[in-house]
Order: sequence, then structure tokens, then C-alpha cells
Amino acid sequence: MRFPLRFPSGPPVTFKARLHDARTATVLGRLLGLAFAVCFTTGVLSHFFQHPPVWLADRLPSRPYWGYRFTQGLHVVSGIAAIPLLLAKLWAVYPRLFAWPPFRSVRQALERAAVAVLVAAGVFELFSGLLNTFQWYPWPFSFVPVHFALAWLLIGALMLHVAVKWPQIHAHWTRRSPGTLVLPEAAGPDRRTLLAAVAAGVGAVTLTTAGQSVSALGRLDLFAPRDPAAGPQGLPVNRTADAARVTEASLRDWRLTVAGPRPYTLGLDELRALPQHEVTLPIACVEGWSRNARWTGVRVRDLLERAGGGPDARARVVSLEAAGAYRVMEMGRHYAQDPLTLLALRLNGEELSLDHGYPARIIAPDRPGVLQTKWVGRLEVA
Ligand code: HEM
Ligand SMILES: Nc1nc2c(c(=O)[nH]1)N[C@H]1C(S)=C(S)[C@@H](COP(=O)(O)O)O[C@H]1N2
Ligand SMILES: [Mo]
Repeated sequence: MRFPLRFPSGPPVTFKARLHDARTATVLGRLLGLAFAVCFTTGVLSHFFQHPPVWLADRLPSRPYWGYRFTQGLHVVSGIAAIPLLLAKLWAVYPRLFAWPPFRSVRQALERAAVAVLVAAGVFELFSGLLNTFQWYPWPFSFVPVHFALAWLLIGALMLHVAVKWPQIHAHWTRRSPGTLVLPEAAGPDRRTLLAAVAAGVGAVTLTTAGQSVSALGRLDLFAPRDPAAGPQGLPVNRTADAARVTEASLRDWRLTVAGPRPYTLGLDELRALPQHEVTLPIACVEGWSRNARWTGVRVRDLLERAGGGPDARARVVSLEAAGAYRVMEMGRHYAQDPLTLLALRLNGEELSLDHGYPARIIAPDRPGVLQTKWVGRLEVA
């Protein structure tokens, strides 16, 4: 396909390079669209798992236990894979981006405005998301609300873009699509070479980072921000006791308070004397890394029941940490009543270290890491 370009001065130019055609744009667009759709779906899921509206809180499932690990791992994997795809797509269509005059009709003006939003939001989402996984926030706004709002803007612009381009997308969906030959075969690398290069790029960034959530790829994990195998007791620490200002001294007289119709308190030895259960569950950090571990402790539902909580009781958990976004955590019915949900005292066969939440922390199935509260001081029947 020819792209008639007209620069502000001078005659119209026809952009002839072969790989800036509609078929290449369609092939790359399909892959990028898929990656964006996966990012959007898993991102919105993550949002609702972390901040469920009231009507949803008691409906969130606690199974499969690896659910959040899978969806958030996929979010970051597909997001990273989208980076080379977006670069390739922008390269394929850039002659169009600078077309002159900028528009000839209202319809075309709207169409190009949607593309501008799509490109800006796409670049921003990929860039900000990637930096977030490195816990680097070189901007004055808070990441989560902005990343969330732009996700909707991006997906709206994407749907509009697909609708507008549907005739071309449809025409160039299959290899036999007509009219893509402009230059002779000899002119530069052909589409297959380009796509092979893009595939190599996607493969390289994916294989060298996915190991932070896919254990089987752990040995190839060269560039992910986290090595999930490194850390005290075989598990990384996201926020240390130091950072949370929790000290051994402040825990000397620690007792767990359980509030409810029949409130009580328990010391650490009393907790250890209760029936202990062992579960294997992952910490699945919102930042994308995850790791299974073996946890031992008391079932939360047993503690709630003893305080007078019924079979549908929900829980509220308060950490000893004085401040911080994860000090107070709420747990819907399915989590609170799941036999896998523990107030854990031990990790991988040892007493919890201070950084992993000593003396007691929550571990529950199918939940984001931020809700696996450490240094628990109080449990409430809610
Ligand atoms: C088209 C691209 C993307 C879309 C549509 C998207 C969408 C979302 C959404 C809706 C959320 C939930 C935000 C909330 O809790 O309110 C989210 C969270 C997140 N996204 Fe993305 N995202 C994209 C790309 C990426 C990329 C490329 C990365 C990393 C490489 C990334 C990393 C994250 C992280 C770490 C979170 C968790 C934030 C937190 O809860 O602290 N995202 N994303
Ligand atoms: N009280 C408290 N609990 C917390 C946090 C925190 O900052 N404060 N960080 C959470 C986050 S973000 C994660 S990923 C997990 C990590 O648990 P770990 O440090 O034991 O691996 O703990 C969670 N529990
Ligand atoms: Mo986390």
C-alpha cells in the first residue's frame, strides 16, 4: 500500500518502504492488541482483588490458591512482552503518524486523536508499569490510580482504533491479503525477517524476566527486579521490619488480641499450643514476583470461631506497624473461612524471622502479597 504524504512545503511524497504497510501493521497490531487485552483484564482483576467494592468483598474466591499468582504474573509478563511489540508497531506505522495535513475531515481528526491517546497511554502504561516493578517512582503522582485510569483510556482508544481500522484489519488479516507489495522483494528485510526479529525480542525479554513468577524459568531470570529464590528463609522480603519500624523490643510483650462477641488474647506460647496446620502457599507480590513457601500456624477460622464468629464470619486484621498502607487488612468470607488461611508462626520449617512478620503473619490463598499482613497484633470478627 502506498502512503501519500504531503509535507508542509513541497510535493506529495509516496512512502514506499515495504514494511510500513497495512499487513505488517495488522500482524503486529493483533499481537499488541492481545497483549494489551491481557494486561487490561489481569490489571482490572488485580484492582478488584486488592480493593473490592462492598458487594464483591464476600464473593471473591479463595481458590484456586494460585489464582492471583497466575493473573498478576501474567500481567507483568504480557506487559513486558508488549514493550518490543509496541516499538515494532510504532516503527511500522510511523510514516502515518506524521502524515500531512494532519486531517482532512472531522472523522479523520477524531480517528487521529484516538490514535494519539492510544500511543500516549500505551507508552505511559508500559513505562510506568515497568518502573513500578523496580519500585522506582520518578514522578510526583501516585502510580496505582494513574495506571488504573489510563488503562481504561487506553482500552477505550484501542476499541475505537480497531473499529475505525476494521476494513483494513479485515482485508489484511490473512497472508493472502492484496496490495501490500510496493517495492521489489530485494528492498530491505522482508516481513518474515521483521517478525522473526520481533519474536526474538519478545522471547528474549520474556524469558529473562518471567522467572520471577514462573519457577521453571527461574534459572533464566537475569533481568527481573527480583530473584524470588533469594531472601531470608528462602523468600524475598518486600518491606523489612526496619522499614516498618517494628523492633524486637516492641514485640517483647506481644499478645494477639482477637475481637468479637467473645474477645480474648493469646500469647505466643498459647498460639503454639493450639492445633497447627501446614500449608504450601505463594506470596504473590503485586509487583509481579511470586514464590511458594511452606507455612505453619493456626487456622484463622478457628481463631474467629473461638471469638464467637459464625461460619460466615469475615475478618479484619491489624498489624503492629505504626503507619503504612498495609497496616489494616480486610478479608472476605471465603478467605477467612478457607482452611488454608493461617495465622502463620513458621516459614519453611523455621520460626518466622522478624522481616517475614514475626511473631505472626497472615497467609491466605489466591490473594495479592500486599494483603498477606505481617506482624499481626489484632484479629477482629467483622
Ligand atoms: C497496556 C498495558 C497495561 C495495562 C492496561 C495495565 C493495567 C493495569 C491495571 C488496571 C492495574 C490495576 C491498578 C489498580 O490496582 O487500581 C495494573 C496494576 C499493575 N500493573 Fe499494569 N497495566 C499495563 C501494563 C503494565 C506493565 C508493562 C507492567 C510492568 C512491566 C505493569 C505492572 C503493573 C503492576 C506492578 C501493577 C500493580 C500495582 C499495585 O497494585 O501496586 N503494568 N495494571
Ligand atoms: N504489615 C505489613 N505487612 C505486609 C507488608 C507491609 O508493608 N506491612 N508488605 C506486604 C507485601 S507488599 C508483600 S509482597 C508481602 C511479602 O511478604 P514477605 O516479605 O514475607 O515475603 O508482605 C506483605 N505484608
Ligand atoms: Mo508486594
